[in-house]
Amino acid sequence: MDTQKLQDYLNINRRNFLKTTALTSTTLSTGLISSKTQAYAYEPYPKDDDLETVVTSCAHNCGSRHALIAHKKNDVIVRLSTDDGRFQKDGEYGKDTEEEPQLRGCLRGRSYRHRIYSQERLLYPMMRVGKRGEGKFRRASWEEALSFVAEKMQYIKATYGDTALLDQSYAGASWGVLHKSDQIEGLLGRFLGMFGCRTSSWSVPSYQATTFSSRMTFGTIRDGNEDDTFAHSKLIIMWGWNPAYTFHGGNTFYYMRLAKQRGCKFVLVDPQYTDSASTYDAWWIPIRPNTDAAMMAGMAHYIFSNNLQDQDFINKFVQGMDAATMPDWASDQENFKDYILGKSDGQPKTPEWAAEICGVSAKDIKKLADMYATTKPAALKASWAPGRNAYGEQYNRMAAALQAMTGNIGILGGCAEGVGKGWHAKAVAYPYDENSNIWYQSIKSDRWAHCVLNYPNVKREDIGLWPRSDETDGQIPNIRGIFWQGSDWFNQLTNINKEIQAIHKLDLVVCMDSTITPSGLWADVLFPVATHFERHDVALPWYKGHYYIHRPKVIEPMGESKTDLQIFTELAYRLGFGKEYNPKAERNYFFDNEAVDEEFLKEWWENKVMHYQNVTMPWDEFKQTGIYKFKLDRPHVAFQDNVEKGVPWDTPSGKIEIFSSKLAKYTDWTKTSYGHYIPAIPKWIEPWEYLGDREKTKKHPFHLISPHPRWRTHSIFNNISILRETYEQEVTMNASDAMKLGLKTGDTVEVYNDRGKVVVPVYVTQRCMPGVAVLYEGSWMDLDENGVDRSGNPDFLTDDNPSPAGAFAYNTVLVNIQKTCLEHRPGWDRLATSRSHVFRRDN
Ligand SMILES: Nc1nc2c(c(=O)[nH]1)N[C@H]1C(S)=C(S)[C@@H](COP(=O)(O)OP(=O)(O)OC[C@H]3O[C@@H](n4cnc5c(=O)[nH]c(N)nc54)[C@H](O)[C@@H]3O)O[C@H]1N2
Ligand SMILES: Nc1nc2c(c(=O)[nH]1)N[C@H]1C(S)=C(S)[C@@H](COP(=O)(O)OP(=O)(O)OC[C@H]3O[C@@H](n4cnc5c(=O)[nH]c(N)nc54)[C@H](O)[C@@H]3O)O[C@H]1N2
Ligand code: SF4
Ligand SMILES: [Mo]
Repeated sequence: MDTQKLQDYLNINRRNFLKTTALTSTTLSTGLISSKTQAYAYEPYPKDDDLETVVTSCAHNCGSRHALIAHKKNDVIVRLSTDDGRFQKDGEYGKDTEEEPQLRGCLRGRSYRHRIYSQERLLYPMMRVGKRGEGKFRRASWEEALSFVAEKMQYIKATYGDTALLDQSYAGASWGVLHKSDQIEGLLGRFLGMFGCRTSSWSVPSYQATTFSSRMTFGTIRDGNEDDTFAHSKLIIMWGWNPAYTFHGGNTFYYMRLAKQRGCKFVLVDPQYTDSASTYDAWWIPIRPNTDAAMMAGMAHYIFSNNLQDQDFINKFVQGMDAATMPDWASDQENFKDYILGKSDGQPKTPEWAAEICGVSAKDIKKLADMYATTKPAALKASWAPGRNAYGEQYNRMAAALQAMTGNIGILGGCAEGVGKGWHAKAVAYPYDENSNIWYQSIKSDRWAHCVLNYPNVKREDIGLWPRSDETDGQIPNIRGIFWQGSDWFNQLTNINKEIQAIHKLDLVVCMDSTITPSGLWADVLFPVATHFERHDVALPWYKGHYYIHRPKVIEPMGESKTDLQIFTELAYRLGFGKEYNPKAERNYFFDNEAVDEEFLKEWWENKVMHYQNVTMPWDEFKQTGIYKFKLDRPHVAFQDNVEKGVPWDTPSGKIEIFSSKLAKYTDWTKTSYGHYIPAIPKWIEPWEYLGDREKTKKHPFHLISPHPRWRTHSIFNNISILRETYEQEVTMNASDAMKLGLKTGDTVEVYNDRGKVVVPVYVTQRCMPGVAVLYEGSWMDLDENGVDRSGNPDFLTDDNPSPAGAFAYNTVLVNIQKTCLEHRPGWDRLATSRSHVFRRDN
């Protein structure tokens, strides 16, 4: 189609569009469509019999994947409900069994209708008119916005080369098989890769320490059991794990309840006493943040000294736990037991030694070590948050050492989890192939601002350079543009003030989202993206669960929004590789995507699911059923075959590597993508900021941790009024600390360090240990004229220095706190008139 035709098409399409949206968007009461708007009949409220019921799923990177049932009238979702048993194959109403539990949504999912129809919904392409970050935009046509981006991309590539565009796609949309966003298999990676200009971001905010540890130790990140196995544990240690808030699977809590009913004991090792602990009456062991590896070393010392280790398991399956299990080629190197007993460095890692560091008494360390070593089976679930730390990988590898020395790996009710990926879903329905999703350089995600600000005077180890090939090794990417797709990374990565400095140096910032996000306010162009209610897809479970949920298009895309695949396909056409990018589509895919999407999904179902996963249900039947659940013949336990059938682990030695062959063989660390030395066995290494640092705590006496909120999925849902009625963004601290500072619950405080300052109300409690402050991640940044964030986003305080393995050190932060007369703002308008009115001006 030539450009003129396309423009005509766009204009016609837009006129149709306004006609239909006049009906569909009336719940929005925005000024824009008011003259054509007829109020949708809200009264009398339609009865369920008058509504059409559509089974679909919830979305996003929230730790789970549940069913949502849309009840709609015409093109408006009137109500959302969730699984009540009716949608299970062969299910009677209400069915909820250990084998087939319901996929019941949480409070966020059930409020999703408010997100679809929110004031902050991005409905039209927008282009910046003010200074970058000022938040002033005008509405643009698709034609103008797409041409602008395509032309800029060509200019940037021609002028600055093949590393000039930074891929900051992330997991916002990664849980659909067709509309994917992430660094590895995502749609943006394919788009920029095929365009021939892409710097990728290789470290993952969630758990880079953990994936590193699992890869080194087990040779895979598929170290997870399915959640039903928890029901068989006799002891569950929740180490930095709060599944009541931070979901890690769909039915975790249900299985933990079954375990409790069967007599399982619960322990929590965490600086705060969580709702998970109170639900299961857990023994709370408050620990100083980031000192977990030391406490675990103390436990290992107790276990070795009392000969409580499972020596048979060690001898059969483990490398480097002790002298006898070291490989011949490294028999002169340090093994784990010698390190723990102090033979190699003269410092036995006794419980008393550990107690000094982590603030847990030696008595409690011994008691827990004894419980763990003598209760079988026991699940030490070492979650990811303690690994989001300066040397996070040491914590994860130390946890794996404890799991291995007690023989709790590969058995039902035990747990080898670091990453925790369980059953494996078949992920990609679009034409993914590794040769297209290429990158020319890749850097540690956290370091993009550092790279931009210091270019070209950057050492490869400062940014964790991971070159595409030996020929380009050492070449520092010259980043001039950023794409955000399925990510709100400007709001979510570390050290936002440094990001703010860096973003002013760029030539192009593009944000693709369904919402006007805090990141979007820093972009030059906003592309409106259809939500998963407005496009066809299939949902995957998160890391746990063995099912697929069909996602039909429930309503028409709102405003002028398009799917990510439509936008990339159209851009690719403009850049000359449209057909290669989306081989099934013609140019009119931008307007009519249904047949192509259906074909992709059907092929995926037939070729991947039916063929590889022994599914006999045809695609059309799946579409009618809505949810397909796999029945596993036994609960899925990671490494069961390794232990029962002698299958070797996927490591160089075929064993569980507590002494890592790979790490032991590196000689020049500056030539690796890690950049810095990492010991071959797990060790306690002091973080660069923590309560044990006498000097730094003089100025900044509190250790700030920033866990994931129950009321949000990161930044998503921050603006949902009915959720906001249930919580405040607030900093939690211990009553004794509050007393010293003269603070009571509800006072407004400044939380600050040398990197930034935020303003929030304080919540005073005994449930948080002294010296620690808790501030949940994901609030929408809201800067005042002095650069102070009034919303309380902890990423103004976090450091962009990653751990050697690339872990984001989100939880390695010292701060000070003081009362303030500055006003806290929720990053969103309480009266729901919304800052987005700025965007709602027509051209
Ligand atoms: N201080 C601190 N900060 C943290 C963390 C922490 O522990 N402490 N945790 C970190 C972790 S683990 C993570 S994973 C990150 C999360 O960081 P992000 O991934 O940036 O967080 P989200 O808020 O989930 O943003 C996802 C965005 O994708 C958009 N989106 C959803 N679906 C689609 C779609 O189909 N297409 C497009 N184009 N967009 C879509 C959503 O509207 C949303 O704006 O935050 C990190 N930040
Ligand atoms: N509701 C909800 N669920 C989510 C998400 C969400 O945004 N909202 N995000 C999902 C994503 S992308 C991810 S990555 C996961 C994250 O999952 P996790 O990493 O498990 O979750 P967090 O909430 O960051 O932290 C869990 C607990 O660790 C504790 N903790 C923090 N620092 C330390 C420490 O140094 N030592 C110890 N022992 N404990 C510590 C916190 O107090 C908290 O209770 O959650 C997923 N689930
Ligand atoms: S846990 Fe996640 S998938 Fe489930 S309803 Fe809540 S937000 Fe949606
Ligand atoms: Mo994450």
